[in-house]
Amino acid sequence: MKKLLNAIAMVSVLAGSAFSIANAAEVTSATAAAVSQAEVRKIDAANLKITLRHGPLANIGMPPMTMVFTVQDGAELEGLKVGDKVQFVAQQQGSQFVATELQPAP
Ligand SMILES: [Cu+2]
Repeated sequence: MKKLLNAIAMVSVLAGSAFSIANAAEVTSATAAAVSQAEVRKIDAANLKITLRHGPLANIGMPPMTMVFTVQDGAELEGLKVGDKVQFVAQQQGSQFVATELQPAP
């Protein structure tokens, strides 16, 4: 009986990890499709904020506008200046909007 329970536990663990892998793949492709274009309007490196005039953000259902985004790492702001064309992935975290994968537009 104990063996059977162990076998069931093992199957659950395997099923669980298969689910995580499938989930991770989904997140990756969603991110690839979510890259948005923008122009830098203002940079506030001390507060890790950047104002972007962005195009449509399909992944979070937002129309084009100018707004402030937070960045997670000041290094993402290095080398950028007002007027630069950039691309980024917009993410909503609670009431905050975060610009990730921020980089000069190709
Ligand atoms: Cu916006």
